[in-house]
Amino acid sequence: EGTPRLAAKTGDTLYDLTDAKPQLRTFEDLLTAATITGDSLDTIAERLLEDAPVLSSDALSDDAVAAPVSSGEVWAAGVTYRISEEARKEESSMADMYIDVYDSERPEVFFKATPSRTVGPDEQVGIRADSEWDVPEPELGVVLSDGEIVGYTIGNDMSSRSIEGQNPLYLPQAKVYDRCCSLGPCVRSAASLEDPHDLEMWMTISRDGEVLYDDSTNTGKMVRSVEELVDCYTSHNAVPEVSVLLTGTSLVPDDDFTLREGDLIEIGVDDIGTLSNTVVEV
Ligand code: DO4
Ligand code: MG
Repeated sequence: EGTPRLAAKTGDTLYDLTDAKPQLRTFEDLLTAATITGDSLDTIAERLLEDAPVLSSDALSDDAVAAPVSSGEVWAAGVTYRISEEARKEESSMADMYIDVYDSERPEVFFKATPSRTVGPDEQVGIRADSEWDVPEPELGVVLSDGEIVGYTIGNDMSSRSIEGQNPLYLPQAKVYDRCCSLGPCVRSAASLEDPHDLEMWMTISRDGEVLYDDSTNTGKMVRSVEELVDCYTSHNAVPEVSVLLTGTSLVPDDDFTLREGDLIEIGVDDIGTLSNTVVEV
């Protein structure tokens, strides 16, 4: 209804932090509270839960959940899984450009989205009307507060393979456009996630109720560590107070597949949740 509320889940119980003291309406409010008290995210959340009302588990109906991070910038790493390197070589008219990136000391890290270009769960992600070949890229997202890792979310790095494939210099146009990024459904605190390098991840793409793509992977296949990617992103780069770094895709539909308006994309990551979006042409 236009007024954001902040919910926290621990175990199976959902709490309304909007009615805690102090009132918190966004994830960014929670980070600010933690900074003021000098507490970790989990410690401040636990303290606030003591007098926060419990919400019924259906309080988060499908259309009620917004992107959990609504400020700052989204950046993304690329070619961090072998399958992504192969896909780039396949699509590109200049395949040699990608050869060293997978193995090089310096990873590919690029600007991905502003809040204005980012959507939340159950909102529409975009495919460009001037692109012929479009895919979702399901990725583990690292949530940073002042450059420090505080949590994890799921991201969809929507991409035009035809535009990037035409010329790597077109990468910003293939990656950054209206509704090019989706985040959600929540932020899992870093302290509560056992190992970001061992998470099962899956994606399905459905059209008119028929599943056209269904595959899974594990973040353990990533050639880089999350810390290495964050170091590279934050080096010589004063990052915003809050930002998200996507860590690259490991699920690539066959080359004859392209997204169409109305397609449903569902991305799941163990211990985080499921992010669902439908597709619209922009
Ligand atoms: O250079 C292309 C970007 C690659 C990417 O986004 C990924 O591997 O996820
Ligand atoms: Mg990507």
